[in-house]
Amino acid sequence: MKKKILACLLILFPIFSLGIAKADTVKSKYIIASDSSFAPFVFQNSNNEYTGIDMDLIKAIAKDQGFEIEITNPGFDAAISAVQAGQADGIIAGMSVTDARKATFDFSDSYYTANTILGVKESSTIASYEDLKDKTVGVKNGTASQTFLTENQSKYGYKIKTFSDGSSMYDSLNTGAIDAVMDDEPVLKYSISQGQKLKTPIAGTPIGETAFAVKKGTNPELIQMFNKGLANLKANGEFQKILDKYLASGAATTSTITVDETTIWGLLQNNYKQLLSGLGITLALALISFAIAIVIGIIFGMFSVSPYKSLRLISEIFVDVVRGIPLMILAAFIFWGIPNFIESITGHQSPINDFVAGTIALSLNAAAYIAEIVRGGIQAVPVGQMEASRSLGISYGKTMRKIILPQATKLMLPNFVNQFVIALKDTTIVSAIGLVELFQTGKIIIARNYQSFKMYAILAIFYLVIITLLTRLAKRLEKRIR
Ligand code: ASN
Repeated sequence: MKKKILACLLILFPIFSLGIAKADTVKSKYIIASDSSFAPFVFQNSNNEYTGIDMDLIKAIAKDQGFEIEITNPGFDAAISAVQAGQADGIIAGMSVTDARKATFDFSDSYYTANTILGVKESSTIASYEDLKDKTVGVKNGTASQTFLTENQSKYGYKIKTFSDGSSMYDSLNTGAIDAVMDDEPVLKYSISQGQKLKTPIAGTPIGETAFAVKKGTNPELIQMFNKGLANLKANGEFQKILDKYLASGAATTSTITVDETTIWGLLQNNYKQLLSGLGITLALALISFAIAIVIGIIFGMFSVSPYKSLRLISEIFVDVVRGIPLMILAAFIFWGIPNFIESITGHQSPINDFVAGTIALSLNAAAYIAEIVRGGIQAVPVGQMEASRSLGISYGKTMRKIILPQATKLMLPNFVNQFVIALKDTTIVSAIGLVELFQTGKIIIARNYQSFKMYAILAIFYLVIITLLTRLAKRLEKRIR
């Protein structure tokens, strides 16, 4: 009898403890970064919401454990960087637990196991790794599949092309720009089940367990809560329900299309809200950063024609440094690099908002060019005028204000308009840090419906219309000032 009671207690205890298993939250809200298109783990449905196993799982765990989350979907590579730079607290993105990653991440218990596998077009003759000689294989940057490809490259002699997101990679395969892709098996198999004309000629290779991760040594309570929540969901059957929702036959699809998205009209009808919000971000980025750039640019431009050598030198260094660094690197440096650096000194995470980082990068970049426009404009006014005015005893400042600048401004105006158009186009570059402006919005939509031709055409027209309207407006303004 005693033995029976003991056995009962032993069986009941874990179940009981699972039911009440909760860890303590520390932050009021946790930011979770994820991939942008990695169905069935994470993808956008036709209502423009991110769904998938990972999305449902993290939400269910947060609910079970009583913590708040905010999810961002910048893509796998950007999500990894976001966690490392402290922009996000954790990452859930079908992420494989590899030994290399254990050096920089702490992982939760595993919730899936995946292989990496080669995918080719249905019509392809590639049947083994040997057949890949001199062929190009696409892979997402920063993934375990990429590590596999790099390690085996010399053995099989293929070229590797890296992509920042799954949709552009699969698009490239469909258009024949690359010959094969390497991706997680469930993802490739899922896309085939969704009607993609692809096949997997070679058996997959294990790349490890799939788990949730935080930056090594940070947010330990988040891992604890994830593990407890996962155990609870496994015990109460909810985890299996989530898996079935996406993996069982007839499961939720990427294309539960309510509106036909194969036509331009359908695309606009279904996505206009998203596109307009992307356009809003693009305009805000361009206008705010250009306003700041004009102030900084004029200051450095004036420095560059100053009679003081030190000011000229400061201006020269500013222009040379900023102009010498590609905008994308500048944005990445501000968004990921600087917070990472600050953390390594202070030990505190100090993330910067992506919009702020994008604005700073665009402002600095445009300011360098505006400084040159200002210098060029002022220097185009004949020196004789300054000399004549000074010899009449008029001060440098007054001569500048009354004689030189009015003429120089007229010369500069067309260049300012030009620079503004460039600044607006440059906003697309800062989408690299995961900022969802107009271009990134379009890419996210394509990730869902693969309508790259029509969607990029829509984007091109959006930019064309906006830029034409704004340049018209600027030209009018220019005339008035003249
Ligand atoms: N399984 C991939 C990796 O861990 C993740 C992904 O592509 N989202 O590298």
